[in-house]
Amino acid sequence: MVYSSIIPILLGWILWSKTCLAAPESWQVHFQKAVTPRMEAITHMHHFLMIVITLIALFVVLLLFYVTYRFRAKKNPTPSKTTHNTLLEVIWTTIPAIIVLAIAIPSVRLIYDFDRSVDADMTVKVTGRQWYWTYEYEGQNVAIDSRLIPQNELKPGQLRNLDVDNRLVLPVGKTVKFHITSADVIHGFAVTPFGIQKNAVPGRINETWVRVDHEGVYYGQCFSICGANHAFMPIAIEVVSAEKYAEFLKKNKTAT
Ligand SMILES: [Cu+2]
Repeated sequence: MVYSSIIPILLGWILWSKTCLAAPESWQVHFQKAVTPRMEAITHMHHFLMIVITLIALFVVLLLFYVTYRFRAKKNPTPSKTTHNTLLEVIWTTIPAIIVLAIAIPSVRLIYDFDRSVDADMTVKVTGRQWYWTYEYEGQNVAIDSRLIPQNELKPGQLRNLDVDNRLVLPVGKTVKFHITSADVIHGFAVTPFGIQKNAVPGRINETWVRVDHEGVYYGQCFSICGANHAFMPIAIEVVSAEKYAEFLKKNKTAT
C-alpha cells in the first residue's frame, strides 16, 4: 500500500522517535506508540497525509512567489487577457481529483476495517458513568468499577490523572470486542495507543474491537465532556499473558 511505504515510516521515525511511549509524555508532539494494527494503520495514514499536505503547501507557496516576481507590473506591463485554456483547466481539475482519490481510497478502507464486526475471542461491556467506568466481562460473571486514584493517594510510579484503582485487564494477542454504552450522559471511550474512540451513549450500544500484541499498561481518557469530573475518569488497560488473565478472572469472579 502507498501509505505504508518506507518514506513516511522513516520520516515519522526521524521526527518523532522520542515519543514512543505507552503513556502521554510532557511536551509530546506526535501520537503515542501504536500497539494495535489499527493504530499502526492510523499512524501510517497520518504520515502519508503529512507528506501530501507538505508537498501541496510547498508547491502553492513557491508558485505564488514565482508568479508575483515573474509577472510583476514592471516586468510585465501588458498582462495577458487569456480567460480560457482547455489544457490547463483539464490539468488543474484532474490532478487534484487524483490526489483526493489517493487520499479517499485508503481512508475509506481504514474506516470500513474499523467498523466491521469481527469474530472476537471475548467481549467486554464498557459502561461510562459520572464519573468512572464499569467493565463487564460478558459470560464470565466478572464486573469491575474503575475509578481514578486521587492525586494525594498516588504511589511512586503511578501517573497523575491516568492511573485507576482497578485496571481493565485483557489477554495479549486476543481479539477483544467492546460493547460501549453509558448509564447517564454521553461519555467517550478513547484509548490512543489502540486507536479507538467511540461514544458511550445512554440507551445505545456502540461496538468496536482491538487486538493488542504487546503486554503492558495503556492509558486512555473520556473524550466527551460529561460533567464536572470529566477530566478525572481515565481508562487504564493492562494487557497480560493468558495465565495472568485467567488468574485475574478467577480472583474477580462474583459468586452466583
Ligand atoms: Cu465521561
